[in-house]
Amino acid sequence: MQKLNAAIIGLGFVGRAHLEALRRLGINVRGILGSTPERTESAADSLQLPHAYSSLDELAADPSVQVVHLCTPNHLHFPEASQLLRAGKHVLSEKPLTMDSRESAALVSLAKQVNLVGGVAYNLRYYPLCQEARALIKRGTIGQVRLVHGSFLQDWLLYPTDWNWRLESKLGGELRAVSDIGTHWLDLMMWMTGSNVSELCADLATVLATRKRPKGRVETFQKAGAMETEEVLITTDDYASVLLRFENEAHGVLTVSQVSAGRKARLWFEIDGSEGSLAFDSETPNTLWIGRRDRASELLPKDPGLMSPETRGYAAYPGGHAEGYPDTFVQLFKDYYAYIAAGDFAAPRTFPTFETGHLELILCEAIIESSQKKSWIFVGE
Ligand code: SOE
Repeated sequence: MQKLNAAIIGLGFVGRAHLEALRRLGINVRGILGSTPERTESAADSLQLPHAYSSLDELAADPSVQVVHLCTPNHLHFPEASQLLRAGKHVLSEKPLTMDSRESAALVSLAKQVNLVGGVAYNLRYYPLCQEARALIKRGTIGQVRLVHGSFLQDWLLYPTDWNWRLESKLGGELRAVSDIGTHWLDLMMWMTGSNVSELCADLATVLATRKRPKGRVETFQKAGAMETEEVLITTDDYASVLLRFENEAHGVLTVSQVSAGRKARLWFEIDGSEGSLAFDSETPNTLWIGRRDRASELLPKDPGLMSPETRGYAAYPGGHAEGYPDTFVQLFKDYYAYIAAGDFAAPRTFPTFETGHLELILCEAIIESSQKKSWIFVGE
C-alpha cells in the first residue's frame, strides 16, 4: 500500500484532534499551517512537527504531502480545498464543507475532475456503537424504521460573554447550531437508516440577539475571561427544532442548541422501529440501548466480542475499555487513508465524502428557507 503523508491547516481544538488521531495511526504529519507565522511556528515546535508552512502556496507546492486536513473556520474551506485539489492533494475537510451548496457542488465536481478523494469530518458516525446501530438496523433487528428523533445540545455559548468565530455569519455561514452540530445528527440519522431527509419544517431562534465580542483571540470551548469586549449583533441560530420526513416515510424531529446549561456536547438519538428501538447518548457512548416491548430491553456495551462481525473493527479496545470522541477521528481516518492507499477511486466509499458535505448544505439551505417561509420544504437540488 502507498505510504501517505499529511499536513494540517488550522491548529485550534479540532486541528489538534486530527493531529492526535493521525499520530495514533502512524500517518506521518509533515507540517502545519496556522493563522499567523508566529502561531504556526510555536505550534510546530511544541507539537514536534517537522515543518511550519508559511503559506497555503508553500503547502500546496510541497511534493511530499498527499493529503491535507482543513481545520480552519468554515469560510476558508472552499478556497483552500479548491487550491489544494488543483495542486494534486486529497482533501479531508472539517464540516460544514463550505459556506453554501454552490461552493460544495463546485468542490464535488472539481474532486471528480482531478480524480482525488474528498472527505468530510462527520466523525460521530465512527462511535463504535453508532456503527453497530447501523448494522442492527440493516439486519432488521428493530424492524421497519418509523420514528427518528433526538437532539444535539451544548452549553458553551450560553452566556452573552461566550465567544467563538462560529457566531459570526461571515466566518461560519448563515446557520450556526444547525450547521455546526445539527448536520452531525442529520448525517448520522441518514447514514444509519439508509434514508435521506425528503421534507422538513424548521423553527430557528437566536436566543441572544447581542453578545460581547472579545478584542483578543478565543479558542473553541475556551472562556473569554477578562478580555476587553465590544457589543455585537448576532444573527446565527442558538437553537433550532426541525420536523423531518425521510424518504422511507419515517417521521422525525431534531432539536439543537448551544445554550442548554449542563449539556456539554450531548448528541442523543432514538430510532423506533416496528419490532424495537435503539437509543444512544454521545456523553455515555459506550452503551447502546435496545428497546423491546415483549421482553426486557437490553444495554449493549461497546465490546468488540459482542458487536457484529462487520463493525467490531471500529472498536480499537476490548470491552470495558471506554472509547470516545478522539477515537472517532482515528476510525474515520483509518477508512479514509485505507481507501486512498488502495488506489481504486471508483470503489464505493465507506467514509463521509464531499457528496455527503454537499447534501448537508442542501439541507441547511432548506432549513433556512423553511424557517423564513414558516412552512414545509421539499429537499432537492
Ligand atoms: C463545537 O460546537 C464542536 O466542536 C463542533 O464543531 C464539533 O463538530 C462537535 O463534535 C463538538 O462541538
